[in-house]
Amino acid sequence: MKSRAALAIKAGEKLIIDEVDVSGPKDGEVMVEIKATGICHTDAFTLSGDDPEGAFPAILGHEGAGIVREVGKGVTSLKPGDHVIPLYTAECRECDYCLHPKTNLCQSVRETQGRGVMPNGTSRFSYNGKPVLHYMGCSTFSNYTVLPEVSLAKIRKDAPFDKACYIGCGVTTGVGAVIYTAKAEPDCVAIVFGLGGIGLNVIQGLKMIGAKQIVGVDINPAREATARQFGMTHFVNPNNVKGDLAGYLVEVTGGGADYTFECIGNTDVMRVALESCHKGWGESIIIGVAGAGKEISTRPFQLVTGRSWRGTAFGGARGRTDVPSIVDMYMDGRINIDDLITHKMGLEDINKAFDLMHAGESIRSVVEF
Ligand code: NAD
Ligand code: DAO
Ligand code: ZN
Ligand code: ZN
Repeated sequence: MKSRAALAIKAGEKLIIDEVDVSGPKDGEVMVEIKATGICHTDAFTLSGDDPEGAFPAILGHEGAGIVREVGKGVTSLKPGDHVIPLYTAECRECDYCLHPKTNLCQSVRETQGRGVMPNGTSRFSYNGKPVLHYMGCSTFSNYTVLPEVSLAKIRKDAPFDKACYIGCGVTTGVGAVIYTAKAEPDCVAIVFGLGGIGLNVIQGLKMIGAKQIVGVDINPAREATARQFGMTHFVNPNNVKGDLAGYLVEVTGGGADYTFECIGNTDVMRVALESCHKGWGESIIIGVAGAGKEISTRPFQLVTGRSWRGTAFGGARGRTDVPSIVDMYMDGRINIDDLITHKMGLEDINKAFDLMHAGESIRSVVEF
């Protein structure tokens, strides 16, 4: 069948809006009509050419919500009409990783997903008769896409698509980093570096669990007002701090934070985030994805004296299990998605969403099909 899509033909170029061919779901696969998709920093990272796994031509997008239209043979957990959120971190519930209590990094489709193809090694997309690659197993910049059954979370039907799509990455990554990865306690002290589409969700996760002090750090002063609305108690602009930023933050937090979250992808900031943790127990969670070849460093004494570094993908969430709970949090009013969606547009304007992101003008842009 034909589907409208935004195609990434080459790194560094604008997306092309055109019709692509999508073939039906094979065994264990599901065809989804995408109703809305968010545009995340990671799409821009891949499009820029900095992503070592980025391969072209591809249909990008990994933050969507839609309706199941067709299921392949052997699919048992979904049927046409179900509402779903695509998962770039699958949950098969059978692999060694799914059966391990300490990780959400299901490996069932990891290898083929990384190569931009379905588990049988082929793509369901083509353009002018030539195959086009899938992206992060999702390709939500196409009105119709095909995913493995294990890469879809079934959600309640009353959740609006234009908000639920953000749960496919940004909301779950930020809120999940607090509740699933850090398992942060009420009354904790936290610092969040980077108050964009991810960091603001970390902030609202911290507020939800009852953190005592939430310090936000950003070089964009325009982010202060929104972050305060979402629960930030103190704002620090590094450009206004003279001298050592980590030392300043240790002072602001009365000895260092119980938890820090790096939501930028800057390895220098990652060091500050570790060194502004409390001696003895502070944990620094890395969420930001740094460019290819980047490395982090600190003096080993920082770790010897009880600070630790951890990373998180998709907020540590097990998608099929945890994503429906995050949708409930939104529908129950425990988290706010509406005020983070600053721009909405049709697919024909998707390149504007990237421009707004690069200019620091949007928190999240959403394309509705
Ligand atoms: P964003 O661009 O919306 O936000 C980044 C924020 O950091 C901006 O407000 C910017 O002003 C601020 N910033 C930039 N440099 C800074 C500095 N030196 N000091 C302080 N603030 C600075 O990006 P986002 O969508 O929130 O994504 C953040 C990162 O998270 C990206 O690297 C993205 O790829 C990554 N990410 C990771 C996961 C995961 O599962 N680990 C999921 C999604 C996104
Ligand atoms: O190797 O098993 C694995 C999973 C690697 C993918 C981890 C995703 C990291 C976050 C990327 C940004 C997502 C938008
Ligand atoms: Zn994302
Ligand atoms: Zn698995």
